[in-house]
Amino acid sequence: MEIQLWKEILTPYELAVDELTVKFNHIIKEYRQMGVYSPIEQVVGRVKSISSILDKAQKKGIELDEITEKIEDIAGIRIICQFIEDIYKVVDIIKNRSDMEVKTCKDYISNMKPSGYRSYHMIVYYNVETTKGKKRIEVEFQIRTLAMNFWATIEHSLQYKYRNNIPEHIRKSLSESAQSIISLDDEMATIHTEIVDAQNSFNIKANIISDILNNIQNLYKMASKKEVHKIQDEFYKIYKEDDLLQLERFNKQLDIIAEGYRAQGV
Ligand code: 0O2
Repeated sequence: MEIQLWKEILTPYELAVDELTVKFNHIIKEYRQMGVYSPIEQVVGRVKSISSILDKAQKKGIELDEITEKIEDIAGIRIICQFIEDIYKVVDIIKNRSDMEVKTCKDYISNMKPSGYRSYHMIVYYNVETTKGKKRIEVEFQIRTLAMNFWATIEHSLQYKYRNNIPEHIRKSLSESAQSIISLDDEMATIHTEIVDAQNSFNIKANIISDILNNIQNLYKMASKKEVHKIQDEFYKIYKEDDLLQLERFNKQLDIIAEGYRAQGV
């Protein structure tokens, strides 16, 4: 197949990966802006390379003109979560979206692969608008924890190195480490609430501080320099005390001061 034709085939997949990466990163941003724990930790996307597409087609006996119809993971999005329960929240987020339609789901977490591989896979239909019109393509989502991703990444490179004939002693070690990953994820699940609480207060504090700094910046336009410097000093003093309630109170006071200036029409 001519290179130009490959480019034409892959363009909608590139667009889908770009759009979906932005959309899922925005979900993380929305959660964090609300000061709430995000079930999504990280999002990465890729379009399968031409050589990997050819390898897969050859392995599965797929003709070149059947590639887009029969290879479901030309566009791939990987969503990394902190905890196993987050994975199922992400699955629900995807199922409830109006811009995607789920074709199939494979739960390799409840049904671990013999290799030790664990991840949740979804094939989803997604529409993109190209210069040639609307195109409905398939996208593969792999949703897994940080720990599962660590294992899969290492195992994948070993598969590549040994061309799927991983020596027995390495296979054994991978299988044992897969068990350790299960224990690690289970252990983390037991302190889930504590970790989430800590991350939530971190986000809440970051949001309040950002609000305070915005308020101080706005006061520069309305109040005297002397007054703003006094407010700034007060802020640094409260900041050092690391007390969320005091920061919240201080922020409310700033709101009232700003409101006062606005009412005076300054
Ligand atoms: P690559 O190089 O990552 O793109 P099947 O026909 O069911 O055996 P299928 O249809 O590809 O295989 O679906 P499956 O099993 O859900 O696998 C899809 C992708 O999941 C794979 O794509 C891998 O990325 C990943 N995966 C599946 N099994 C394993 C595993 O044992 N170890 C690791 N590290 N990853 C796995 P590709 O195209 O095979 O590979």
